[in-house]
Amino acid sequence: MDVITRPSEMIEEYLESSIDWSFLPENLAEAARYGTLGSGKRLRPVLVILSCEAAGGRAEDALPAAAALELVHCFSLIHDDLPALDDDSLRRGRPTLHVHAGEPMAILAGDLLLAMAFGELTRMKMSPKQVNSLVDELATGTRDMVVGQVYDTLGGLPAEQPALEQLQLVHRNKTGALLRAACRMGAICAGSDEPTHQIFTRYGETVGLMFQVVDDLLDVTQSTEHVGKATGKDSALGKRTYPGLLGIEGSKQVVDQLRNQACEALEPLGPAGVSLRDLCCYMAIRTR
Ligand code: GRG
Repeated sequence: MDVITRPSEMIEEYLESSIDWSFLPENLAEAARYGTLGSGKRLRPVLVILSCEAAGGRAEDALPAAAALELVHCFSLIHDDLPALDDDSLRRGRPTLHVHAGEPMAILAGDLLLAMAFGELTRMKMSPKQVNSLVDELATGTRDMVVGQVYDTLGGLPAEQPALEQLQLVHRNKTGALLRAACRMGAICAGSDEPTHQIFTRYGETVGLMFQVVDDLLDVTQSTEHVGKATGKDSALGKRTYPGLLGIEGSKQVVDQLRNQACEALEPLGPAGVSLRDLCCYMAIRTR
């Protein structure tokens, strides 16, 4: 898809060539690169780059921040796939890292990527105040992702909450937090003011929730081969999901509503918001 191609090629090139993997022992470098490079959709770094541009900044200036976010995402996938968590053997169409390199190496490579992510932020050529804000965003997004994962796998949700609100809380944290951080980090890279920042917060939160509702739908409507990771797992594990609560049609309606809300959030940006609107529309209809 056009709106994704340019920024995702930029991030692919940056991850491959601008990150210094050479100081690592060969086995760790191989595992870290395996877990990072390859066929990910790169939606989070694409959101950083397009948000930066929509807020008036340059894509090149956002690349270390975009890479930092993708490194955190890759760390989360590696750890999420481990036998102690989701116990998956297929990711991005190939064996998960612990299948490829063993469980100890997968744990350590995930740890490494998380540390390297924050190191990337020191490469941002901007004021200490902006770098500080980026560190805060990345740390908050990562923290909330872990909170969401605990809710999803170990419990702890407020018991009095209705089922749909509990599910929203899981999704907003587990998946939404990093997508929200992506949009806000892009706006920070562009040096945006507070009112502009709010636009990206609203858009990021809405797109973040929509992304996971779509993911729930893909889990019940697509094959493992097509998506490149195990599908049909949520219901097999008895997990609460949007299709489980609202059915497939009801969930598709929620996706439509969230897509419209995200597009509305962009209206104050005028033509500058077109790429983010196109990306949101793509994310609503993606099939993998
Ligand atoms: C163990 C400290 C510690 C933290 C780990 C595992 C974890 C915390 C969080 C997991 C969060 C998680 C994996 C959420 C699922 C989000 C999701 C649907 C990911 C798939 O994203 P895509 O489709 O993947 O963008 P690609 O492969 O395209 O990058």
